[in-house]
Amino acid sequence: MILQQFSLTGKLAWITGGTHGLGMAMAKALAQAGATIIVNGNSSREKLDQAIQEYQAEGLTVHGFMCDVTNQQQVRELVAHIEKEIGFIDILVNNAGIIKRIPLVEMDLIDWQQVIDVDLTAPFIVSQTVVKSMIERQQGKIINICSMMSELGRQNVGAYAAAKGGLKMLTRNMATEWARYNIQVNGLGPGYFATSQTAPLRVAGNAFHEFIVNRTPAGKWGEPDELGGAVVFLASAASNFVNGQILYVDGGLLATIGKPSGE
Ligand code: GCO
Ligand code: CA
Repeated sequence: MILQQFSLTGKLAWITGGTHGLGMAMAKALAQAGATIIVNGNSSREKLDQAIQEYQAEGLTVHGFMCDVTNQQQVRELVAHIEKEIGFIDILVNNAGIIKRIPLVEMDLIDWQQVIDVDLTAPFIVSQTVVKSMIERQQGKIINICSMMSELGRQNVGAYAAAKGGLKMLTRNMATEWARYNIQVNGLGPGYFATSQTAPLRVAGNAFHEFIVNRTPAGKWGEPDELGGAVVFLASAASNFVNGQILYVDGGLLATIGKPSGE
């Protein structure tokens, strides 16, 4: 029964961040497929508690922890706690990410380093910590949340593009080193989705909003629940021979050079 391959019953999934936006949408999809969910807050306990309430309002039970995923000591302590109190992590989604829209020539080093830290180094730290038990258990799924900026530049998001481009190659190297242990490591690259992170870009009448609608063959911004199927696929047995791939869910954006507006 092919659909059984997509079941996540009995699986434990940590979606880093996961308190809003695409991370929450992906966590809900994984939960609906049967997984037990872990999410983590970083700066605000209040935001974490609000997220847990939102999940519970949909009948989904999630475990929420405070953890700065750029802090190796905190990550190691949290993973040890999870493995002792809840279980081994079967599915890791490296979703937590930030973006700073600043022209490179103006960008302070501290801002550059913070973007690289969260968007590229944290996936290394968390994956290296979690993969140890995956190797011992000879099974695991790691999904790195990439971006259109894993493939394309865009003005003013240079640090983010460098991090997301690096995350694409880190995904391939993780697959290279860990596929032999029956661990599948892949990337998931959302196109332009309607979230709080892109809200500044979606102001009605805003040139960028019209640009994206025209640049995307599907002619629209993605909706968060349109990412669920792809993340369940990459988290499930249905993708057991898929490794080192970046699955782009972008309405066709990367497939085309675009077209003159109005055509
Ligand atoms: C931007 C957007 C993008 C999207 C996403 C595209 O400023 O261009 O925020 O970065 O969020 O990463 O895949
Ligand atoms: Ca289990």
